[in-house]
Amino acid sequence: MEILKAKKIITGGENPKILRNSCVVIESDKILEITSEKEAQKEFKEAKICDFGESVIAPAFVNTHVHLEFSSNVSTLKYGDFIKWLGSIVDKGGELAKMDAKKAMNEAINSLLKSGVCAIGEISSFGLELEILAASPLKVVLFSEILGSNEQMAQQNLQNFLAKFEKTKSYKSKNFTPAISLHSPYSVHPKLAKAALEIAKKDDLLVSTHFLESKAEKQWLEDGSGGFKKHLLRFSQDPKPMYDANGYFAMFREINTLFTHCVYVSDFAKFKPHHSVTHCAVSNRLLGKKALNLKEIFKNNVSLNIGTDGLSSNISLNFWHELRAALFTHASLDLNELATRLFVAATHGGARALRTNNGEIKAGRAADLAVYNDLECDDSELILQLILHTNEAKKLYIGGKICKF
Ligand code: MCF
Ligand code: FE
Repeated sequence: MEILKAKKIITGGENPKILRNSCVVIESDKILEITSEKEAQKEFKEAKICDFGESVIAPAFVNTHVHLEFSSNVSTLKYGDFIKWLGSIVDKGGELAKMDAKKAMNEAINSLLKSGVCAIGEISSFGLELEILAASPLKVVLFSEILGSNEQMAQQNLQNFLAKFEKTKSYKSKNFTPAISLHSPYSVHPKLAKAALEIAKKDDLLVSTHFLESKAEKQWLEDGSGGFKKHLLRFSQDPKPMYDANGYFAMFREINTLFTHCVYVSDFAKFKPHHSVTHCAVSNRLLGKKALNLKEIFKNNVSLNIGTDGLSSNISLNFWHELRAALFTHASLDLNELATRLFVAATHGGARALRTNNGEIKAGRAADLAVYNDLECDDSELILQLILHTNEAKKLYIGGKICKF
């Protein structure tokens, strides 16, 4: 049992509060209580006291969407236009995933931990990261990716997916949860989608999908025109859209789904409480020209979470960098309010989407906590100032244990 003490505690949850003169009592992997130091010492006489002094204790981050297999990318992939980027990852993705991938993945995991991330949603294209992730202190939801638009190849692609997915299941543990990713509406044949979603439904698995990320994708789904036609000719002789946007979305009606990007979604009213939107601000800037409509997301009470995406479409996996980028992206929103909403999405929102019992400092939640340097400011601005000035955690607890990074 430990009593963690710091000048300030950000409780997290849906409406984060700043507590002073308080302690977090943790026992094994859970938060036992939040109370005053005096009370804590009286009640838990045998507990070890860790006094972090001029620090802030906050719930650790949940990064709901990352592609660690592409961590060796620095400047290989083409940015600025989605179709060009997609062409470049089809050409170079396999190479990037093999080229020094282990070293790059370990460095990427380290930069996640260093910035205060305790849990990730990993989108797995090849299954090359399973071992490294299972050995890491991170809590992992591993989304095995299914993909393939060619009808003739559907059976083969399904077999490939099933083989990958079975392997993933053998890693299942308290901190490693298998799940399924349908890559996107332009790349997953309806036969594959149906098979994958049946498994998800039967086993109550989480599903993630890239959805309406680019203008080209919207245009393709609307009338089969634009840049996707030429791109998809690489895979089928006479490519045609396999769904319209509503038809694709409707397949996930009863499934716990994270919809990633959603930059070209026009109606957020159709999202259900078991759906969420994953925001990847840097990735959206590098691969396109439009930002997610956060105003509409908030207006419709859609559950929001934050992902860095991979180094295949980002320059850093540091979660504070991602939050800072998101803060600067949505310049028309009130600065302080946006900072708090992003922090909520980065903690509570991510935990809700990935069904991890964290993202909040509350009795009964997992002891997944980060400790940061305090900043001198009004409490009403603390989250904003942390997003502006923080790069690293001083300490990170995952499941009540201190992580080395
Ligand atoms: O989220 C970004 C952009 N949208 C789509 N896919 C990916 C992203 N980052 C990596 N990817 C992967 C995807 O999982 O790139 C491949 C897939 O395996 C592209 S399709 C061959
Ligand atoms: Fe992605």
